Amino acid sequence: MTKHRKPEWAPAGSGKEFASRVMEAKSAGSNVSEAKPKALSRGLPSVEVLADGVLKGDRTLLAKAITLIESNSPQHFEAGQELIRKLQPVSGDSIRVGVTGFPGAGKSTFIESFGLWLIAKGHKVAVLAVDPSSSLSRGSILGDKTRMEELSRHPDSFIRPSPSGGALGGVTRKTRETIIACEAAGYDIILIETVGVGQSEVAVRSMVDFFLLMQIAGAGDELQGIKKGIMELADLVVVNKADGINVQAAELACGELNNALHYLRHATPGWTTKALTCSAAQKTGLPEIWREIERFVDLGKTSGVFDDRRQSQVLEWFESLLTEAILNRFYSDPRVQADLPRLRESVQNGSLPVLLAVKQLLSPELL
Ligand SMILES: Nc1nc2c(ncn2[C@@H]2O[C@H](COP(=O)(O)OP(=O)(O)O)[C@@H](O)[C@H]2O)c(=O)[nH]1
Ligand SMILES: [Mg+2]
Repeated sequence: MTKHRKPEWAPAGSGKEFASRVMEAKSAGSNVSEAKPKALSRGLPSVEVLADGVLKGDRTLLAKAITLIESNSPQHFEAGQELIRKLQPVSGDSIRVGVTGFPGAGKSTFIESFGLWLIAKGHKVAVLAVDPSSSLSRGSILGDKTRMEELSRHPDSFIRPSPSGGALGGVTRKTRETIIACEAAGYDIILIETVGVGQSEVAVRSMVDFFLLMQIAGAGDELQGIKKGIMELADLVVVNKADGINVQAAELACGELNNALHYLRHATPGWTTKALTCSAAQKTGLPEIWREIERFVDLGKTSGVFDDRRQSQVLEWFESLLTEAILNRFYSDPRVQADLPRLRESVQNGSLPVLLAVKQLLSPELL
């Protein structure tokens, strides 16, 4: 069916590369066979099937898509990145909220109450966790699932424990990509629980729009991160457990926090961080918290701060992936692996100046 009009000067025996007009027929019977999407190992379907399922909001396929994203196997990496490429254009339309606070402050209980409250208002809620220590404890949010029992059973929610995978950097990358998958699946509120241990707060701050710090009355400043500068990352401080005999103490703590917040640098330009009380157990104070978040988003979208932050977060993501990739390439280089122990020893026993040792390792092809 292909029409060739071969010029006279074409060499004898040449093919259609010399034809002046080539029309490939695409009709039935052509020998062009469609490549069948390949299923992946470990019971994962193909990237096409996963992407389709996520876009349709299928929770089982969303969970499998995240399993692919979280996989540490090198053969899954390419497929995972291809999946992200497919999902990214339909992601982003959500409010990303980080919830931090020391263990026991009531974050999981709050997420259960707040999540259900948001769902009742018509939202779809995804809950993720960032806990670099969870690879030791096999995912603390799994234990928390008992606190999120009703939420985890609700068809409009999706709960995912912290990815195992050791270093915070790995956990952060996977969580960012998981956010994209959840958004592509139609979740418009993403709640990310993080434990109150230093670095993970900074990491979560760099991937959310709004950062909520949960506290309780009378637990001491040291424990609650007030002295660690975590307050300066927060867009809202919530004093939880304002119920029963605790109400007064919670109100008092809230007042003191509002005073203290006057003197601190605020996390978001043009936004004054406040303190509020709530009871995650009694489900009180939730509408007030949501009103703050909505006001924050409205203000930020009007002023441009919201989109600016998202843009700089993408840039940060790029930079951190780049750093990770460079370090991986460097340390997996056979020459580095061979030389490093010797150079470490020489530096340690003083026989080689530090700068010289660094220079010896950094050969031009590694830079
Ligand atoms: N009285 C009261 N207890 C609460 C409240 N929220 C959480 N708790 C309790 O505090 C403990 C820790 O809660 P959890 O949600 O696991 O805290 P997380 O470690 O911050 O996630 C649990 O025993 C909860 O039942 C609340 O609003 N009021
Ligand atoms: Mg918890």
